[in-house]
Amino acid sequence: MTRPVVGIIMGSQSDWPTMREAAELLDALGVSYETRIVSAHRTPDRLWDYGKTAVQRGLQAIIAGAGGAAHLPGMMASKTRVPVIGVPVQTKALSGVDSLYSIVQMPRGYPVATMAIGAAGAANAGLMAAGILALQDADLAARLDQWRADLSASIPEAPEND
Ligand code: RP5
Repeated sequence: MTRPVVGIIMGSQSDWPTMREAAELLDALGVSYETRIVSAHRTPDRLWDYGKTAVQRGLQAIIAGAGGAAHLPGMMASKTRVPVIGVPVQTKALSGVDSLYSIVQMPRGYPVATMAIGAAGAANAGLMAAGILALQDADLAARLDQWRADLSASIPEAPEND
């Protein structure tokens, strides 16, 4: 089995329908990844272990999604220098603005690359991780360029009449 180079982590099983968008992008681009439930509040020891071992396990990017008081991405960024890409999961109570604000306003020194709220953010997190890896991987860079060209080509020049 190929060693995962991207970690997709999320605070809860309920985040998976959102975070699978990141996984699907990485599948499409041929990037190896692992998926884990790691909660800042419910499994803090798991979070600590994951962050502590991320470099030695060869992870090159961590995509972290959480909703509400979404401390997972920021806490992970405090524990590892592996780049953390944060995905604010949409919530029922506050539509994900709570998640966004919890993730984006990191103190100087511990950055989280924060994506848009919800599914688009998760998909973009996959693309962002692939873009980071593509800097050192020419084959992946070619696949990412092709993916972007295909998306561009799929956009019609004018709207269809209904
Ligand atoms: C957060 O609380 C998770 O990231 C999730 O988005 C939210 C709700 O979790 P569940 O109550 O659905 O498990 O920690």
